[in-house]
Amino acid sequence: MATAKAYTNIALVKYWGKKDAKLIIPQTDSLSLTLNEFYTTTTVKFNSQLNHDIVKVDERFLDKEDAAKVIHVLNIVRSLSKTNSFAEVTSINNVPTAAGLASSASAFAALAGAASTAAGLHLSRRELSRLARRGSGSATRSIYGGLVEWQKGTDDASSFAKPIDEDVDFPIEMLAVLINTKKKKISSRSGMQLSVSTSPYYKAWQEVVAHDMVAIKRAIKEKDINKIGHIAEENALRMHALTLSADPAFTYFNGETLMIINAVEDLRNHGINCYYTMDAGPNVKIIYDHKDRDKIVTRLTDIIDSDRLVVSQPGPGIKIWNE
Ligand code: 2P0
Repeated sequence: MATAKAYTNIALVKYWGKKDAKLIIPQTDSLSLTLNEFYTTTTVKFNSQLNHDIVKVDERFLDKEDAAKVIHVLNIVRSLSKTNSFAEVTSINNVPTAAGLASSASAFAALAGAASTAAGLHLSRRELSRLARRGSGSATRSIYGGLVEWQKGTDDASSFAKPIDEDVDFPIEMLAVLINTKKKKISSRSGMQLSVSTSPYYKAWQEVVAHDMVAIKRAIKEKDINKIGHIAEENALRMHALTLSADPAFTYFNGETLMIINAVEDLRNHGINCYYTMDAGPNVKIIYDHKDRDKIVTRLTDIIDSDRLVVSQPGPGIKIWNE
């Protein structure tokens, strides 16, 4: 039996498309910031008395599709450790209710850490990152803290995350603006697949990412938050252009997303440097220097309730312990 705690991450250069759907090998590299406010704690207990896996998340049983992803990772762990026992998995997400931020990144990173340790495997962080990848692409990066690169690689052995700056010592912050949605969104898994197979801009996107990876690593070295923010914002818009240019076209934005984008641009026009990024949902994440936090929060509370704003700092890598 083992427990792991992993923090979610937000991509500054996005992963949006797979080369190999079975092994989750991405089309491009990506780079993210691990956050300290959103995390998952997962306990895995292998038990020879069980006749099937039991998976409970936030005190509820998962639906079939989500449970299958967890069991897929457990099967890989069983095969690596030559264990036959089924497991009991209990997972708690530390994410504000109805945030739409419940993240497969922290969830599958924590699962990889807890399941492999409970099965007696002693995986390196690189190996953990590869195992987390088998559950969900973005989880590859949540093994490490701070700024993290997922090198796309070409196969299972070469597709893993690497820390770029684990102990971020410059004042970058991220404000999550939680936007509620009633509409069931297109999963990132099918959204990215549709983008790869139908967007005429997909090839251009691969070139954009190759360029942005070089530029953002340089900006990180220079600790230049404005440059990092600008690259992240442009990259996010170009990722979302893949959804708008797919067939059928779709978008994760809603009216509130656009309202927050406008507010960020307005802040910038007033000399306050801040930048936005969005993922496979309507929430907006704002990147800025800590010193500007109060001004940004004050402006946003004119248009949105303060309980929908969550400030995060760079967060740590995975922690694993035997029970
Ligand atoms: C990212 N996202 O880089 C991108 C940007 C959302 C937008 O990774 O199919 O849940 O499990 O590998 O990791 C969300 O997709 O997809 C994601 P799978 P995942 O963070």
